[in-house]
Amino acid sequence: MTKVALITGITGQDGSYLAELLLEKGYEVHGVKRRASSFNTQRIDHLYVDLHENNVHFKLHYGDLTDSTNIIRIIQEVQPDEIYNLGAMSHVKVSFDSPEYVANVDGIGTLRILEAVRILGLTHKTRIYQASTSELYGGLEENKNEKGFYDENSPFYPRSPYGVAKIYGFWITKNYREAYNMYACNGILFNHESPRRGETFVTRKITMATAKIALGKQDCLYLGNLNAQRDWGHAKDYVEAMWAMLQQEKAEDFVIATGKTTCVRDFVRMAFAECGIELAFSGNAENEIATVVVCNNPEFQIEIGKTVVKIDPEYYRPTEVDLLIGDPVKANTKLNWKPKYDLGLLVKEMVTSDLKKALNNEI
Ligand code: NDP
Ligand code: GDR
Repeated sequence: MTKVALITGITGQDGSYLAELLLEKGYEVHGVKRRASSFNTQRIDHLYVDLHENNVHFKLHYGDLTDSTNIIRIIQEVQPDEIYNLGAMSHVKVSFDSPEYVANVDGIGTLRILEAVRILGLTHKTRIYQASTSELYGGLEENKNEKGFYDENSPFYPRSPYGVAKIYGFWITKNYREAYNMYACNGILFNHESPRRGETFVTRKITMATAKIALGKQDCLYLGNLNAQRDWGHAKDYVEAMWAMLQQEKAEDFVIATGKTTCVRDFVRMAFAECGIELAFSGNAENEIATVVVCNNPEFQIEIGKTVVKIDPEYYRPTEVDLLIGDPVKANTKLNWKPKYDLGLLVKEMVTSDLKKALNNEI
């Protein structure tokens, strides 16, 4: 029997990798896409099949997590075995600008999915994955476990409207699991990136700028807090864990992380080093800059001493999460999950992809 999956957020970074993975596994994949005035399906266009052909395993439905009527209708029509609720306004900084919207989509949107499954009498058939996040922890030092990591038992202390909305999503998922015996679980995923990462998240912003600066197409990269530390993995590895969570005997919550943390400044260093460019950082806080000290790649005509990174306080957040590092031991043992990528490989893949795009004037 072909399994049927429904993915909200299918047009996003994770949705696109997850759709590929499920299609490879033989699933029939349905996705919710939002109506937009310009195309928003670039990440999944390669999966699209004309619905007039036979044996179509991939179908998109117009919808929005703010609209219960439409969520109920889609779930009724699709009768999914598995729902992956990845749809969200996922940018932490932007959540300070539109906090009510984020609460509606990221918080109540999760409730709408769970409630639709319950109303439609699908609680015994449909398994639900909720995209929870390391932002729930808020980076409070005292809440780390004795090994110095955040794990499934660490207390939460969200530091943004995004984190606060996602904490509702976390608890309502857990509550529906306990109240109605639903198979619903939270993946508490730490940051994960890829060449498909949205262009305003820090890693992608850095790799795009690195490529364009190396090619002489951009002058300088403006960033916010260079001291922030994140546990960065590759999205391709992380969608494997989402799937594995829905294949267990019993629904449980899992932390997915690499167990290593790196600061934004070092990510910048690594990205430029991929192009053979060595940087020196000087100054501090709002005056910090990075200048080129060595360029040993003859393809790039970059001037030694050129300032390529500056600080723009516009990118600071009203409340910041200083450091995140996750303990993936439960996922390692129970899901047999281990990432294939390390940070070096991730940076290399992102810079290589952005160099190609910059050369083709695609970014
Ligand atoms: P993206 O921002 O790349 O994708 C978000 C997706 O949600 C897009 O498809 C977007 O559609 C869709 N969406 C936004 N608003 C709505 C709405 N109102 N109704 C329906 N769909 C909507 O995020 P990622 O792929 O990186 O992340 C996937 C999920 O995982 C998100 O919930 C995120 O919060 C969470 N997460 C991500 C982590 C990461 O490091 N990437 C870490 C932990 C959790 P459109 O394309 O039209 O904008
Ligand atoms: P984050 O990712 O907030 O961790 O949320 P982001 O890449 O936006 O920021 C990471 C850290 O970098 C610092 N930073 C900057 N960030 C951005 N975006 N732009 C800048 O110019 C910049 N300069 C420094 C930030 O202050 C922050 O400390 C991501 C999202 O995918 C969430 O949806 C997800 O839940 C979490 O990861 C886990």
